[in-house]
Amino acid sequence: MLHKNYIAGEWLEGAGVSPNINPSDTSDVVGEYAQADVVQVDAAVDAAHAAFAGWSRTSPQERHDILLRASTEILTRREELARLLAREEGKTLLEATYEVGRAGQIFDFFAGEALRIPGEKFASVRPNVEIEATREPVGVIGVIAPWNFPIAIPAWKIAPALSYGNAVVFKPADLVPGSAHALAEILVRAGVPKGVFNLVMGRGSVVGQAILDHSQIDAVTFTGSVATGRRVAAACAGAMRKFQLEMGGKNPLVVLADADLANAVECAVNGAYFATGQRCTASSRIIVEESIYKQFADALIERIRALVVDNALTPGTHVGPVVDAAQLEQDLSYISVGQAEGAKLALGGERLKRATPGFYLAPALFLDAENSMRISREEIFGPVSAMIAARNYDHALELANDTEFGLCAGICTTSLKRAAHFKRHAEAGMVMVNLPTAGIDYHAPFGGRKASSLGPREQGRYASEFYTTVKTAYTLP
Ligand code: UN1
Repeated sequence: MLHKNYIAGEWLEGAGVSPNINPSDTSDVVGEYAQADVVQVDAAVDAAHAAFAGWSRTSPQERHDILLRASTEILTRREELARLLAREEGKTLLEATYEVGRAGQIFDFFAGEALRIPGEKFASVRPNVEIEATREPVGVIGVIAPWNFPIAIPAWKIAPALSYGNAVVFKPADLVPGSAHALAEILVRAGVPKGVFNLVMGRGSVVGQAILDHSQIDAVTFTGSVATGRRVAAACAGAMRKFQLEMGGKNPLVVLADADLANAVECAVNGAYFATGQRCTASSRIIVEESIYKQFADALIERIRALVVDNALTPGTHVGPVVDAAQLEQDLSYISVGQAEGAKLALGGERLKRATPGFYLAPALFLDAENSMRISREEIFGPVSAMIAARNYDHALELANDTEFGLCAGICTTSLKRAAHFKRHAEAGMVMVNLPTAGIDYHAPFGGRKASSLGPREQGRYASEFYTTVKTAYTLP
């Protein structure tokens, strides 16, 4: 069966068709998915633009009810949607189940936010004048999502967009159209009116570009690579439209000598290797105080050896395959780069064979890495991490901040003083103390600094900054 685009309230075939391949088993085709062309994207944006006026004036109760229905269906079908997600993306069934749950919770949260759109009243400096600041929807939001969270990231972009009264043109990542298509069906069943939500599947170079080129897109929310983010920013600046970018990371996890070592090992393993290391919040630099470097490395290596790398759908798998051949190529090339740079590959980094043909990579750990090496500076986006030695806390902090990125920074320590200092001085949008750098709550602000993020925060109440525009009204009654 062909999975179609959803444009102006109709399910439509595209200009082409693309197979959705299971990275755990490349002989398994998840489905055939329509590919939109420029004409279809234009039609979707036009439909969203036309539908916006009516939708922006709906009662918050109506938007609340639609989003709540979507949440309920996502949560009710959690197991089935998790299977689809794990099958198309390759994260384990358990990880996929958490992700689908998170998407359901996000829709629930933003159902409520429709009823809590904030406003403020000011006393004027002029007699009798009243001033109020209110928030209005922005218009048509272009949603460009990455492949590593096939349902949660679309959810945390689409739910606030709709909650605050915007119309949406959604382009999922080409590699994972299945979860996106299922989400579109859920939104249609939940009662989103024609034109308010549109799904256009296909390649970034065609569909993403057509979204950027359309004059009636009012704002773009993007998660993906720095290189593409730069193009999105340039296009949006030229068109004088709002944008929000979430890009790469090279997140440090600092482990101090006073840390609870068992917990620190769990933080490192979770942050570096769960979800196959394919998270912008992954811990790709593990910065360890010299005095415990060897002890920590030994414990970490032992823990990594116990990780089961296998088919995402097989019970007991801890680490699924890499998402596709191109990503695997990139990961392998960084293994060679690290070795050539003089870091010591302690384990992993080789392709693995399993019962089903897939892109399996043994989780890799480099020891004796320098922060100046490419493996410590460039985002690899795979199950590859590098351990760097620090002389002391101050040196660890300096290394942690010496990066072009600034998404998340973690520290494992039992010192309240150092934890507090790190929270204040880490140059990152998010700081984790005794927790993995990856894995975030759905109702708190999410985002980074430097090359990791640009524009307002995502998620929670902070999402209103991007998905609404402020109006200041002055009245002399
Ligand atoms: C998480 O760590 O739970 O693309 C979320 C990413 C991020 C989301 C990370 N935007 O990996």
